[in-house]
Amino acid sequence: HSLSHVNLLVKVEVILHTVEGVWPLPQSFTSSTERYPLNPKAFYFGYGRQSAAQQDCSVLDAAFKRYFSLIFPDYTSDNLSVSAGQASLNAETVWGALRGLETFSQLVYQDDFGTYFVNKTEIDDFPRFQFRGILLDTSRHYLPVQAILKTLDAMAYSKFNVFHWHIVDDPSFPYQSRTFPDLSSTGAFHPMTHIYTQSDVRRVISHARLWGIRVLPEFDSPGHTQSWGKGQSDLLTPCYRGSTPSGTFGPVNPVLPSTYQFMARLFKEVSSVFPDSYIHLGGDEVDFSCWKSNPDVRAFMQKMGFGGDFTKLEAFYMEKIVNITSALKKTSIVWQDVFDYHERIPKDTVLHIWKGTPASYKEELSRMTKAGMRVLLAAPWYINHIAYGQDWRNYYTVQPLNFSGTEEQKKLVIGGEVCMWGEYVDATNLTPRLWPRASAAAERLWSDEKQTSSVDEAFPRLQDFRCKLVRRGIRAEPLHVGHCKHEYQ
Ligand code: CP6
Repeated sequence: HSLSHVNLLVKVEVILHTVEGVWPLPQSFTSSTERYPLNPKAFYFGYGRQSAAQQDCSVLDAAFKRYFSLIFPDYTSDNLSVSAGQASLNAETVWGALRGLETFSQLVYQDDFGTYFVNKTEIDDFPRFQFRGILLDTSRHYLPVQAILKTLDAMAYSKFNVFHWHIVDDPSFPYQSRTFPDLSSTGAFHPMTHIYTQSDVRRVISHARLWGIRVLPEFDSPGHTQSWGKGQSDLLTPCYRGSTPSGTFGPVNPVLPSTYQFMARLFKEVSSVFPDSYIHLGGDEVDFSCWKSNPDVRAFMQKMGFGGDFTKLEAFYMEKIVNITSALKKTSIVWQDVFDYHERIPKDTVLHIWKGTPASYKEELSRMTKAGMRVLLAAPWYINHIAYGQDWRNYYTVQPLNFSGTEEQKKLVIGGEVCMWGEYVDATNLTPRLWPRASAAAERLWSDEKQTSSVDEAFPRLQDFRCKLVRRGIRAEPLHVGHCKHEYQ
């Protein structure tokens, strides 16, 4: 009995020292138990002679430094092994090379004497989806810049490539705008300590870039804008009780020309601060009751011939905002509500699916791609929701392309996103709530679906990957009973 137990342990270890120990699983590979020792003293990363990228490619030079420490975590002095030979990594882009370095770093392991090894391996890899995102919400709770930077590191370990920064919302406006500084000085939780200055934002963007991660800013409107109203008068709609203003405010006021002048200036700034070609405009969960109560809004509805249909008013507003950002040469992403209400948005707009049960979001995927729109799937990956047990299994078994539609329709699914809404999350619990559960979605977005169809086969691999995260200083929570060779310090 005990002998078979030992065998089992040895077998598991051997598997995880091959490509099976890489998370997310590469697309195609051959591996062997033949292993080579690595000597940190003699180990170096270099550029191939044929490589277009050469020394002074800042992204790769920085990556070589980071991955050296990640590969040899406790390298101090002497190591007895002697090694020769080399491994080669070919990529079409610098960003692809970064992913390859991550893969290589996960292949290196130590034996019980501390010697580093890598097994003989050949890998051909590429992502299944081009958009693999994580949403962080810095309005419900402020996240210190350090917490964001640390999350970006961990994102790269799972090969995520988009940081969707839901930077402002009802509770607070932490973005310090150059053009409208009052937005954060009155709308942030604290005007000095709970804001993101221009230099904070630049740090986040440049750190993300070094890890091959794009930063997608979201300035959600016309709903979810209570905090904007504090620093910008006449922006929000005054709500009425009967014929008098009640003193409360609703969504952005869509009837005033000053609203669009403000938005044009704000988005002009945002497009220059955030270099990504995409911008997220929100457009979700607009509460019509305040608009309905306001006599000016009702008069405008009359004039425009919208009747009593307030979705037409939202459509009118969103169309204007999308046109502002199109003129700034940005592609818009909007929450699915915008499609639910109308079809007057440019064909290149991406729809972000956040609502529904597994049955209903498949229907949405079908309906929206049928209309020729590109879509991004978030609904099944609300990672802020927690439950007792192994809920990562639900994130793992999502089948983003299992909806009724043609091959052309399936190509319109550009990827998916893990959402960490911030009502109950700040820097104290962000990391263990994200990892390794987000990594389950990461494998769904990167790897081949057939090769990763078994959750039970994924389990020991994800446990092993979680230990790798812990070894790298990420407080990733355990999946179930077990231990890591190197526990969190
Ligand atoms: N904030 C914003 C939120 C949510 C959305 N937008 C949200 C709503 C319902 C659930 C989770 C998140 N907190 N701005 C919807 C996209 Cl279940």
